[in-house]
Amino acid sequence: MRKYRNAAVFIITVVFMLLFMVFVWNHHAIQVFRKPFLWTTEVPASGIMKKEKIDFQFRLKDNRPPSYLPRMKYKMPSALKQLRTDVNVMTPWFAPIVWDGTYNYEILNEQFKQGNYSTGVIIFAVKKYTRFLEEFLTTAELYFMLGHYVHYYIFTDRPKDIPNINLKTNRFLHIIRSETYERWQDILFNRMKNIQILIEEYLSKEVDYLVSTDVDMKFDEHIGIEVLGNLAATIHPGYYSSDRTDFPYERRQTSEAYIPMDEGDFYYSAAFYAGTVQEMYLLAKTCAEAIEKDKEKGIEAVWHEESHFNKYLLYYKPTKVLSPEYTWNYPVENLQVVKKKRFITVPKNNEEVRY
Ligand code: UD2
Repeated sequence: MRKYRNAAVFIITVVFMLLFMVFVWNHHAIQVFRKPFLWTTEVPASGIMKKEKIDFQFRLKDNRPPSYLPRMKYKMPSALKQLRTDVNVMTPWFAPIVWDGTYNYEILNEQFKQGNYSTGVIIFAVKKYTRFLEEFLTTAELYFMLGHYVHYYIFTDRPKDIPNINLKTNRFLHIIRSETYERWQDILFNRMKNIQILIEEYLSKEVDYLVSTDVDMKFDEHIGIEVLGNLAATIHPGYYSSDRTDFPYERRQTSEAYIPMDEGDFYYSAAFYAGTVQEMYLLAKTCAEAIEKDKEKGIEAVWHEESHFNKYLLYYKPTKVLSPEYTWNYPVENLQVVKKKRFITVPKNNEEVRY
């Protein structure tokens, strides 16, 4: 009799523990599977948008001291001559515009290495878009942030489709469960909310910088720490010579993404942007809230989250602007000024891949 009672107590305890574990597990809005727990074990004026105060700490603090550099030999910069004269290298709010030939990679690398900083890359590969991962990751391992700490965070609903890529030293891959959104537009509209939650729950202390990218892309030239800064956004390859009235901003006043015809600096692409975790958090949260407000009003911005992203950057100006080298699209006329196409869209059949 006593034996049965002990067995019953044991079974009840185990059931309670399991229920408790399920409760804790589900408590997180999103689930990150780190290396040992990977699903696939083989894989190593419009009205101003208000940023809200945040109440948790980030790894990278503002006002960090400048790096002390070792003795280095390099070509002296000139106070009179620009490194590039064929393009604009500075915005009117003193953010550099990053073009090939405008920076010294060795100096930047030395500064960055001293801080031992790490960079997270956020990628969405939902539904059929997992097919783009192999080329994306293989080329990233050849060209992206070489020699630095890199964490890939891949949102997917198809973990079994994550390719088995050999990552270099100090580079890690994390798989994050994504909803299988019914409409492809909802994948885009929810990117900001998902980035916000990922930072809140996991990333505030894990990495210093974050880069958000499209997945239907490949790296074709080096991309390094020249893209990092408080907030860096890329000029869309289709609009770098357009007038602001021709930018495809959201023009309906009812949307939170509305930008009037007489405003606008650049049309930025949401396919590649970067910043400190803190700035990326503020951007994602602000855009996610604007998207939610639009949803309540029953309106969807013309270019999905990219419209809200452009609205945000108009009022919270990026501290670095990346030239279209950082998002190139081959049908675009091949102008001389874009000397290196570093990050390129991979051709796709939208009708087939989005459904
Ligand atoms: C443009 C922008 C993109 C976004 C979008 C908004 C460029 C190069 N890209 O891309 O950043 O602002 O317009 O309309 O200008 N995705 C999935 N599964 C899907 C659909 C999308 O994972 O079924 C993810 C994936 O990471 C993809 C990204 O969303 O790269 C953007 O979707 P897209 O490439 O289909 O959108 P596109 O080409 O219109």
